[in-house]
Amino acid sequence: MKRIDFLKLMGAGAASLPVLQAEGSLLTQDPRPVNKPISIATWRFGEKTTAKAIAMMEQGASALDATEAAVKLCEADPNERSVGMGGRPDRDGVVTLDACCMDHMGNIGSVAAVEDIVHVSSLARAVMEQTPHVMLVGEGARAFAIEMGFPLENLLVEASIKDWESWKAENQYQPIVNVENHDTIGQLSMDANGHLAGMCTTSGMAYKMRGRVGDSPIIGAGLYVDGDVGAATATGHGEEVIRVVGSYRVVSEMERGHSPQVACEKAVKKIHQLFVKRGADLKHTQIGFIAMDVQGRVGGYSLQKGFQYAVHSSNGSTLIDAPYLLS
Ligand code: SD4
Repeated sequence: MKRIDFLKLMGAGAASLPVLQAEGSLLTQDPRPVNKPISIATWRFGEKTTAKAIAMMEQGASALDATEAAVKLCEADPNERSVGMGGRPDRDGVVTLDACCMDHMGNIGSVAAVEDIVHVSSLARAVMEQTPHVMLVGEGARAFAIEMGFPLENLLVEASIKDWESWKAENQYQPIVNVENHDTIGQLSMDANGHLAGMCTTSGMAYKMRGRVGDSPIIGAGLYVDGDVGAATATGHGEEVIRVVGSYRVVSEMERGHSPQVACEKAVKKIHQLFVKRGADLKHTQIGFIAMDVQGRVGGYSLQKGFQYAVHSSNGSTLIDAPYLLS
């Protein structure tokens, strides 16, 4: 795998540039060339999904089309146990999926707690494009999917049944937060026209309470895109991300002039501050943000060690071990 020029990508040297102002006007005055097309995504499966997005965008696809096709690879893979087909179930043994999408124009769509539908990213897009609403949940989202011709499928694979049985034996029906039982895909892309789009899709926290919804389908929490500033998406313990409106926070830090890297750090630090204030135990919590600005600079940061994200542009690709707050 070819290494890309990371100092450029991460916006190194940004500290010596004039601080961009809240009005945002200086963002477009930065003389550095825009790095596009580019796509970034959470976790190791992002290597394959960002490759797909770049291949499509190099052929002229829009950021939204490319990102959707990309995350669908992950949703369709039964071996990815935290997204789509094969996602881990809730504590009642039911797989429920959450997803959302947003483009550079501020178009948004979202679905939550959806059963029997694999491609919830496409369903979120259908909510965005085919309804006067922005969010459908549960039974209504499933009915809309049927109306739109999405096939009904059993999302619970054998391996999940086995894991769920042993979870039930050990945990006595108590939902738990565990740094290892969730891995959402959040993906952000900028196409050749410089348009941004993002999608986020997940089965959420494994063995969650029935009806629990995390950050991933909540616009502003799990994903946010501002076509004039940048985009961000989150993974990890959704309750904590919702608490600080995480992805919107990252984008608004970029709007205030911070690089994507610094913006992600600020959001994680805010979550940490609130943990400390509440005297809450963060041992089992992981949070990760990734972000991209309109110049194609990227960043990522997490609370704990172990978060990775993939970056792919025409210059090559890499998987980055995100820097983290707690040692
Ligand atoms: C959730 N944020 O449902 C998702 C889970 C996740 O990495 O991202 N895991 O809370």
